[in-house]
Amino acid sequence: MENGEKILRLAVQAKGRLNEESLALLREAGITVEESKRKLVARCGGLPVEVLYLRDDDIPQAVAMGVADIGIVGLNEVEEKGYKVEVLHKLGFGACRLSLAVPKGAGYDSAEWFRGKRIATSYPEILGRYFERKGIEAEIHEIAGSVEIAPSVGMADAIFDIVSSGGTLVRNGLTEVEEVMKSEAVLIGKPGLDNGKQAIVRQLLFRFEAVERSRGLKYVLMNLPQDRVNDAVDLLPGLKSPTVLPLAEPGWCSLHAVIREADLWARIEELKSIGAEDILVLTMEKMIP
Ligand code: PRT
Ligand code: ZN
Repeated sequence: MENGEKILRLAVQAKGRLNEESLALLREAGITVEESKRKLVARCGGLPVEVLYLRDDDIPQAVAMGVADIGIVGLNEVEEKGYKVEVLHKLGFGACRLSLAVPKGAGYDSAEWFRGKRIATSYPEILGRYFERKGIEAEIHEIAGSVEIAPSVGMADAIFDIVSSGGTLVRNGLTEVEEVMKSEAVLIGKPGLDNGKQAIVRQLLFRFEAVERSRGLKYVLMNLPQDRVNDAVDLLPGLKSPTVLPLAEPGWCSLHAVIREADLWARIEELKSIGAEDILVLTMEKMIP
């Protein structure tokens, strides 16, 4: 800390599935993380923040203890570890679900099937709470990795694990039967941060939201006959009304609009059909209200 300035310490997964997207989000939010040769703590530019690299399993505890002030981690880890941390924001990446899966042809009918069965998982707390809610008694076997092979080697009757595409289950002859929770990367914080640190968290969230708002959006510019402006406005619902600027050429204008990427080609074809020309599609950097 220099000149008594507050530095907010942010825990990020050191390596693994969430590392890259966490750092990309920081970059997009204007926070440059010093390229350290995998030092534990990296200084940042752009905001008074430093990054602490940890294993994802350790991030909830580090934040609860104040070793880090905030952290980026899967909601699954937060729920499993049960430390007292606040979920400040859902970050929209690292999406997955935690599901129960049984061997194909196991004759699964309902969650009652699990009564008295052995289930292998790395998430015993989340699974235990699920069975408790359902009033089902089952044997939960905690194993650290390669949960999906447990049934085929006779270590378990079923598994409870993270699923995203489902490919791993299929490759191991398993069928997903119950989804217990959805997860994604979240920003967590230690409750009761001092005012200085809370102010930095607010700045960070403001920037994250600006980045999120621009995701999946394109900025589109085109030339349009002046008398078709109303048709164009009808074609572009939902987002703020388009901007219309005059052109030097009489009877023509320049129309600027924000379009969702998913609708882009359909909208462009419609805009062309009402006379739009010279259509420029630009990537949206940030959308700040
Ligand atoms: O070393 P460290 O302890 O930090 O990392 P880790 O190995 O414990 O975790 P890591 O990097 O694998 O995952 C970090 C976080 O990413 C998880 O806690 C989840 O929040 C999230 N996440 C998102 C996933 C997946 N998707 C995912 N698919 N974590 C794991 N998987 C596994 C899944 O269990 C399966 O074995 O990836 C495999 C492929 O999944 P399918 O369904 O696409 O085949
Ligand atoms: Zn881990």
